[in-house]
Amino acid sequence: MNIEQVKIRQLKMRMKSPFKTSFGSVQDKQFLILEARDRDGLTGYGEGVAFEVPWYTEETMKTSWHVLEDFLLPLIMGKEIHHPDMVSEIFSSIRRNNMAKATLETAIWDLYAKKQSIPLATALGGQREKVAVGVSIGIQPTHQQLYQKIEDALEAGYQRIKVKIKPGEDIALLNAIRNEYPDVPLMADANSCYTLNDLALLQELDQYGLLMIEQPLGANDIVQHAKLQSQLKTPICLDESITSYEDAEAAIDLGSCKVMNIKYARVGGLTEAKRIHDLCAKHEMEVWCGGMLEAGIGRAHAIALSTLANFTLPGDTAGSTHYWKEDIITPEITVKNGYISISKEPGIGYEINHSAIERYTVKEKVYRA
Ligand code: OSB
Ligand code: MG
Repeated sequence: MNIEQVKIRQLKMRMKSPFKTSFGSVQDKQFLILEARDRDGLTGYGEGVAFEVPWYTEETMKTSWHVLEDFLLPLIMGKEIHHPDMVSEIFSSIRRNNMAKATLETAIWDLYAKKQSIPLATALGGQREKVAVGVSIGIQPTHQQLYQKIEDALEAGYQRIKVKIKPGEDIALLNAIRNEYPDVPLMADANSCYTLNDLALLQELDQYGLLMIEQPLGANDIVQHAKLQSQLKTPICLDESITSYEDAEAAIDLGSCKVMNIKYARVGGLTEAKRIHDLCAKHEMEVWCGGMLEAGIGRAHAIALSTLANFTLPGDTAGSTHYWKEDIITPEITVKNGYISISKEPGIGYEINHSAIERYTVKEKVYRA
């Protein structure tokens, strides 16, 4: 591969309803789409998942664009790239900025698979023909609205429900859910809003039969989570804290979690995500694929990654119509009986809905080798 042209677009897409977590709320989602064109005319697509505000990690949509334009594109464009694994190696001279890196790295993975005329899932070494899907439900204004969202999700076939919790909306919330839905496969995501001072409260959560509790403590912490896990029955799942293979190694060594949420963008791309997946498999640590409220291109990459053997738990990869009136890919991603079928088409396996992308674009810039 030899990238001769890259187009970065900033899109603005309205979500059907606001998504609220312990750190903030988003409805008009702005994000990047990157198109990487090879010398032979094929194009690969990547989606930038950094939000406008640095509340999930330190990156933003604007820092992603800056790092891509000033540092990452110059490292890649016009260079002979034999395999996408080379990209993360080349990027190792730039510290962190993982979401910026993943925006370009995933586009090159898509391009690579298209060049081989194979699905991205196959290029990654995935075996599954369909992947299990759960749903993540943001904090709702009332319990009634939450029940409605749970009803809708169960109706649509999602295999497990994840709810967001925060101080003041935790015990009472889970209690209420368990009264209505005693047996539903349920987990809670705290997005780092507790500390070890909340130990007693977190131990109380043990009685609700949660599949796991996601990221209860600090977004960078691995040590305190180990202390917490040793005093908790509920398995801890790390999300924010795992930004690299080394983080995953440390978490396994220390016993900081029993489950890992892998988001390819948080760790710098699909190559690193695959390495972490393989490491977890070796240590019998179950993994699942997280989501970042992506539109179709980002979701397609996540779904392809989820076909790897150790993605044994349902991911946060809800279908296109869950968040969007109209997606930027076609056909849209659909969930049937709790599964998404893997496309047999080359690359990400979906066509680009160019007219939708044009309409959602608020800014774009072209770069040439
Ligand atoms: O913590 O998993 C998270 C969305 C934005 C930022 C962080 C998270 C989430 C989700 C949504 O839980 C999952 C999805 O994309 O549907
Ligand atoms: Mg999370």
